[in-house]
Amino acid sequence: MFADRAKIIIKSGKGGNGHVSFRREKYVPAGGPDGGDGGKGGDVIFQVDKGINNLSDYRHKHKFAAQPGEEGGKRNCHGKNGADLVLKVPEGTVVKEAQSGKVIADMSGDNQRQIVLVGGRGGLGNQHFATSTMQAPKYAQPGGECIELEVLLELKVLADVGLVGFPNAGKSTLLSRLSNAKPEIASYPFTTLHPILGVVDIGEGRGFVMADIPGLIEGASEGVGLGHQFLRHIERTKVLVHMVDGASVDGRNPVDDVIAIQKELSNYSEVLTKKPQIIAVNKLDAVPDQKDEILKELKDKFESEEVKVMPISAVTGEGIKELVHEIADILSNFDDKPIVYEQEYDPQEHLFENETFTVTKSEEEEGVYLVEGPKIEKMLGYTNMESEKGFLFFQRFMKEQGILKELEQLGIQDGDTVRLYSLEFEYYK
Ligand SMILES: Nc1nc2c(ncn2[C@@H]2O[C@H](COP(=O)(O)OP(=O)(O)OP(=O)(O)O)[C@@H](O)[C@H]2O)c(=O)[nH]1
Ligand SMILES: [Mg+2]
Repeated sequence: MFADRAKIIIKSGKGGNGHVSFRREKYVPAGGPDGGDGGKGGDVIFQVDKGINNLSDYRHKHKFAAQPGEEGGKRNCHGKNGADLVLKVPEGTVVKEAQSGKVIADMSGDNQRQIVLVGGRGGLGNQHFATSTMQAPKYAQPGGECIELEVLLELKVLADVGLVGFPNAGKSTLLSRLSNAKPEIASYPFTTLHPILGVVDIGEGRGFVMADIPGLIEGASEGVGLGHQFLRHIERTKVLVHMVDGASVDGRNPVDDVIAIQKELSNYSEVLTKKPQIIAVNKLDAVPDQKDEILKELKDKFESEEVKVMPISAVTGEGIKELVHEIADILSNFDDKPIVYEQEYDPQEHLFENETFTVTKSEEEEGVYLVEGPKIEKMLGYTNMESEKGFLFFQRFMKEQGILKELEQLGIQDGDTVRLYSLEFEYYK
């Protein structure tokens, strides 16, 4: 079954706890602490797999979890890291937070692999907490939290050109003529049941991708027929070829058809109406005598700077060359990059949404400021300061959470120390 939507729950691995233990050696009555660190929890990673073209893998199973890290052991034994979970998706899959619909990841273009949920960091074993005054610490750090999130996967295929129109207009016939795609073609409506992509070769090593989607009918944008869910697939296209049956084989009127489909496009999204459009008047081979009249009527009514009306016959091939030429012409105004969606939601940032923190000036040490609380612990639990991305996130976190502002209000000066548990840095404005 072809599936282009799925709702699943994903969960990263919790970090393994740090361990509390003490060395035991012969003739040494009380050895030092030797509790090892916990392992890091596994990440949930989305990865494009060019070998799959839909989301059916996610229709039957709904929960996907990376492995937790193992607890540290005695004798400084490091707990094993939890295995990452790699979820393979077709190119063009958009991962959204299920409640808000905000984009977390767009698996297309340069973004072929993205860590969506970071596993918790491993907790430090008690050996890290020995100090001159506390030589036998009974404390070890707990592992970092895992994150569980419901996400919506939506496939929005990557095509340059979208083919739209009523069922039976001849969309698939055109695609099969122009590309190596082999869509089913038949003289009844709703022959095509899911989007089909074809590469159209325009010579000199150039080409474009055309998407044939199931036919639209009135009410498609409200979910009637198959239309609505498939309009999603043309959101990324740069040009729309709006195909209309010029011969009225199904007894409808071409002018009314064009109006009806344009209404559906604009009801679905303004984005679609802003795309350049070509109205391809098909099946004109079937009405040789009325051809000119039909074409003139459509041109008078719909042709404008943005919309061109072109006669074709997907069966005889008449007008096809001109159509492809026109498409290529419009596409040459765009760069080759696919339209991608920006990230609007970072699951990591929401992990500590309802948690609190405090900012205080140390009473014992001069020029030291303490930032503490569950929010900070959680943030540190998954942020990898050694990676550039983690460090940038940390900087943004300090600003967005108002921590920097609070430090300033407490009178922090350049060169003072900011301490977040085991992490310390010098403050410079
Ligand atoms: N005479 C004539 N018939 C055509 C032409 N193009 C397509 N047809 C016929 O129209 C019928 C429908 O063609 P399809 O390509 O399956 O139409 P479609 O728009 O993909 O239809 P759906 O997938 O149902 O939306 C078939 O019987 C085709 O042979 C044409 O240029 N001239
Ligand atoms: Mg079709």
